[in-house]
Amino acid sequence: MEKLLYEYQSRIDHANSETGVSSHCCFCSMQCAIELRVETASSRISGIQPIKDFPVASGKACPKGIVAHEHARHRERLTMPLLRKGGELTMVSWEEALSAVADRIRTIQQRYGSDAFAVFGGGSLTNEKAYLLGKFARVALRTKNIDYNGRYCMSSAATAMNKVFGVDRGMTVPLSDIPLAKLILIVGANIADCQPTMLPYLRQAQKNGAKIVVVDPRKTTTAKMADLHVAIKPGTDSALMNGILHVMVEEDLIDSSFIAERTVGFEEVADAVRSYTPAKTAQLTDVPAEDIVQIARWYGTAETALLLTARGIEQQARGVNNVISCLNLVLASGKIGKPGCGYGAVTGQGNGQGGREHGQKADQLPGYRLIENPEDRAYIASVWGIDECELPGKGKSAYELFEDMAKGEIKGLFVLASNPVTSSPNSSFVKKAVAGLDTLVVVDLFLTETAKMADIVLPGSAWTEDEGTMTNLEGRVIVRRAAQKPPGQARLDWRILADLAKLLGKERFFSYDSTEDIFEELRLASAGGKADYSGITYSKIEQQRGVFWPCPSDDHPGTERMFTERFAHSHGKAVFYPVQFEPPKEMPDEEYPYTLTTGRLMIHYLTGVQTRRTVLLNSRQPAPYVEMHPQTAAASQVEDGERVELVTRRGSAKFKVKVTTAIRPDTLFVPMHWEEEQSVNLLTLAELDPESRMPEFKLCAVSIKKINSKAEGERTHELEKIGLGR
Ligand SMILES: Nc1nc2c(c(=O)[nH]1)N[C@H]1C(S)=C(S)[C@@H](COP(=O)(O)OP(=O)(O)OC[C@H]3O[C@@H](n4cnc5c(=O)[nH]c(N)nc54)[C@H](O)[C@@H]3O)O[C@H]1N2
Ligand SMILES: Nc1nc2c(c(=O)[nH]1)N[C@H]1C(S)=C(S)[C@@H](COP(=O)(O)OP(=O)(O)OC[C@H]3O[C@@H](n4cnc5c(=O)[nH]c(N)nc54)[C@H](O)[C@@H]3O)O[C@H]1N2
Ligand code: SF4
Ligand SMILES: [Mo]
Repeated sequence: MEKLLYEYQSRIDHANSETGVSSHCCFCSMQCAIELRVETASSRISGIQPIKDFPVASGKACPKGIVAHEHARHRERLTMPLLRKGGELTMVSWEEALSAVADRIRTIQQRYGSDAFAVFGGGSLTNEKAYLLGKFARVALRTKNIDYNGRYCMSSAATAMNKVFGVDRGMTVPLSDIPLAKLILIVGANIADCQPTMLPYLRQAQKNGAKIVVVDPRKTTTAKMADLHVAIKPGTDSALMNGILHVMVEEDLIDSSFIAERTVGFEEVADAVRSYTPAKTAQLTDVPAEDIVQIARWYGTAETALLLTARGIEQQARGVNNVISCLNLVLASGKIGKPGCGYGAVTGQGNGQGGREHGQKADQLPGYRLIENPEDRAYIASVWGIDECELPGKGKSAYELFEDMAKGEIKGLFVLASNPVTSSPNSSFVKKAVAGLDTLVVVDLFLTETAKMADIVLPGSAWTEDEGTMTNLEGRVIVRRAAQKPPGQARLDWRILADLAKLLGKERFFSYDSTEDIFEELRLASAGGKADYSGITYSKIEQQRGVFWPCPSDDHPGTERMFTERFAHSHGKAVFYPVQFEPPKEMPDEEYPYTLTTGRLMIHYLTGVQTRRTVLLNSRQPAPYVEMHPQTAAASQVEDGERVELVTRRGSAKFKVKVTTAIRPDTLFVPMHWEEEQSVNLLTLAELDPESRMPEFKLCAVSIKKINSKAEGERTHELEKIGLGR
């Protein structure tokens, strides 16, 4: 796997007037430092090279990062605003497009109230843009209804960490702590494919004597490198964690002084896990009892340990409880707040961390302030120069916004940097809800499945064009510099927001000269909040190679390791919460006998809008497939390479079969990187977690239908050969 990582090589050809612009890859949360090689005369980007002396990936990039500039100049890039006229999206001037947007916002809000116009953002936006989008919704539109794709991503971990630790920073330690850990427990995370440049850290830990345990229903690339992989029954992780803690309590492998001094609520948790004997836990989870005992002993006795989770356990209707059951282990073992010890909810998107801190979430204001807290409201109102009573309240979460559209309560939607018609669960419902809107406005680089439905499409800016800060999975704030101008008439996203605000009569709240200007305001808005950026500046970031938040003053170096002395609750202690295992919402039955889970491939990114347009990547994986165990294939009488129809209570979709022993016989896996009829979200379940409102992307009941029509099989085969799939 490491062979796939690209090493630093200096290739800048200064003689031929090339310059290097330092930036960070647009894709995952590692935010590997890279240099864009720019031809000075044309400002064409001729290539990307990893930057050697930046700490995160130490001169490495994965196969996506090394070609991440390609989609930015793809021939399908949107370069003109589009307005639907006579049913067709038609090129128009910015003036016409923006005044159409402003008119429609006004009409809808006058008729149905401010909240009838909603906003949907994304975790790939820089901190400046995420901050500005939140302000745009609250100040320019005065709508309470703003949420973003991170609801589908980090929300369960965020809720759990807020409850337990009092603050949500994905990793409580820097990456450099990984090699210090003697035991690394990875639960529902496929790091090798999703954060490939983190792999060398795990390898280094192994070289230093660490054991790695992976809990995943599939034998992923990450699981293959583990000392122990347990192929858990999907949806049963909280039972497993309770079972492990049961053994730790029984065998006195807990840290009683840490529990007494730094936590509250342990007794209830100890009571709750009492019944989770290894035998009972094995029955619930399908993890052998001896493995449960082994993990407990390894974790309990290791000198240092890290516990990492990702969407495998978080994207469930009990995602918050799943994470809390992990955090109970961390707290009971006392393995947090010291070198080589801690927890990490491995963040997903490039700015999945910063994107969740500065106000594009329904209940939130910048700096992790809360929109329902009177002091927080008053402070942000003062920064924004408005009256507190003008600030809207808490709005609906991502999927619930679509429910309100279906009910007719929301009539207009503004989407910036997300493709929710494809990435939302039960997507045919979402598509119908969006189709019923009076007005849909999409700002994107491409005509995505969502943008195709829009009334107005605005051509925004790609990562190579917009400078700004991002916060990586460690909580390290970094800065990207712009290397080129947007193509054609495409515009910087933040300028689009400012231009629109002006047409809505709010110009004075959105008059910035640069992204750094916006960052200066963000610093002030976050000051005193939990995610305090007030001591961070662009130049400090460049000097220190990133600054970890919280960083509350100019002379503060930033906080690499969290919770060394106290947790973020006002009493300073961490809080245990008892968790009882609850089975998944949709259990396999006679009609739908398997569990469908969904996730990622190394070569593609999210709904694939960018990576499917990158030849080198797409040629390696041009179409989706369903992973199926040989026993399951035999029982359904299908063979490797054959197409099958997967059917759930929401719908059906056809995929090529990939027979593999790397998956449990009761489970199927389909990657999420394709749109329209190739999207697995036609099948997924929109059951939401009661607290985080995270959908159950990782679990639903499914049946396999053999496709008997030869003609259909052949047609799809032909299309696949030319890379269109079906
Ligand atoms: N190449 C690539 N990298 C990416 C992305 C991408 O699209 N492509 N996306 C980025 C984003 S936004 C995110 S959020 C992250 C996601 O990163 P991950 O969460 O690591 O990736 P997933 O593939 O969604 O899910 C991880 C694993 O969860 C397992 N799983 C499913 N159900 C269960 C269960 O019940 N229990 C357990 N223990 N495991 C289960 C799946 O088999 C899968 O291997 O990746 C980021 N990095
Ligand atoms: N079945 C299933 N569904 C899932 C998941 C899963 O595991 N399984 N995972 C969920 C998760 S974790 C996530 S994060 C979501 C992500 O789902 P989406 O939000 O749909 O993510 P993307 O496909 O990255 O869409 C981002 C869009 O923004 C555009 N874009 C990127 N950068 C910029 C920019 O700077 N400016 C502008 N204007 N546009 C930009 C891209 O062209 C792309 O069209 O999907 C969720 N959906
Ligand atoms: S996709 Fe992630 S690991 Fe790969 S180069 Fe980009 S930031 Fe680094
Ligand atoms: Mo994500």
